[in-house]
Amino acid sequence: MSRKLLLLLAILYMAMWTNAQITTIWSENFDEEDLSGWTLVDGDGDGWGFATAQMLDNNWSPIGTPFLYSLSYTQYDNIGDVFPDNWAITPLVDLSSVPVGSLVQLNWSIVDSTCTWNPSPNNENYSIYIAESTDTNEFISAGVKYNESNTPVSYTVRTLNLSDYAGKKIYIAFRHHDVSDAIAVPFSSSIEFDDMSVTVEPDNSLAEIVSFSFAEEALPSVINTESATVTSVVVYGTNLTDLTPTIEVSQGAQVSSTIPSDFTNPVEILVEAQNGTTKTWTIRVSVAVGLNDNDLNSIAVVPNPFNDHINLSSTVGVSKIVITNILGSIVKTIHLPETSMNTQGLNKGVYFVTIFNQNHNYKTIRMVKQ
Ligand SMILES: [Ca+2]
Ligand SMILES: [Ca+2]
Repeated sequence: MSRKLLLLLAILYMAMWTNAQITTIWSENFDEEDLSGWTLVDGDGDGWGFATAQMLDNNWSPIGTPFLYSLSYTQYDNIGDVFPDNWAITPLVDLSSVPVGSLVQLNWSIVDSTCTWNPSPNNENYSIYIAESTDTNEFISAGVKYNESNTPVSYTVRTLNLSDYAGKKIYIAFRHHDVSDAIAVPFSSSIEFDDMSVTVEPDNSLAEIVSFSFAEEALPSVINTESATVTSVVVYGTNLTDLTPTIEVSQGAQVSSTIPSDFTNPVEILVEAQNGTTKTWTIRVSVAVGLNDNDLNSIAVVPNPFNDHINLSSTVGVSKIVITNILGSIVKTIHLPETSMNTQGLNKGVYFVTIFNQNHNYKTIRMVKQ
């Protein structure tokens, strides 16, 4: 393998390593010059608003890539200062699936294009707003989230923290307004935006257990992140000294202690977040209580006659319920039933409800569906 290729692979690996956790939710580079998903508002009503353009040199060859711009001054038709109040509002940026605590960032490139002709800045002014609709009044009442009036003389990347909007659906407004000293150098002056994106980086301090299960579990495990405990119940007869849990932890985190197979006593598990923060979890496992043959008789099934549901007075130690029709055909089998069972699917008529315990003993009750 050549040294060049090795170096390239090393760089690629590092790029993947450092960027692995960052997700791009939305991006726009304007290279298609398609603003159909955008809402453009010419607030001052002079007909000059945000648009896309591609710069060309004297030979009509492109300089850079297409961008989004708004004029503050033009010598076209001797118009002069256009006193812009122009809005470019993004398509919906859907952060509804972004967990609270994630680092959400708006990124964009900005340049005061006049400065490419004349290094004396003319102080274009723009503001960024966030709202849950494209109504400019809503943006204004939500307040300015970012403002820049001494705009840079060459393309510069800016960022705005949007973490407060994790879990929401938002629109982002770029408003070019209140330009105090628009000048024509040599023909027009404007502000330009390019390479916008909204990126998400998961909270790297989380050391949570997000899912926990045993193949033998009788009920879904209960995870309590506040008390850092997991409570599991495994089916009657399970050997607590030989268990293998399936554990899922926060993105980027890992289980950093050995997981024992003996869960007879509470087990402590250490989870380490991506940033090194640790959290000690306590796992408590118990075995579902058995049901004596004599106890079967004490279990009641109500109401009788029934309609949409039947209810068991207790499910402790019940291994399954089998419902048969008057001809003896099984119409429903429910393993490890919950207290209330849906019977909407059954036709009106007579049924036999049989309750089994773990010893495979049972009792049968004649019931009527109305
Ligand atoms: Ca571009
Ligand atoms: Ca305008």
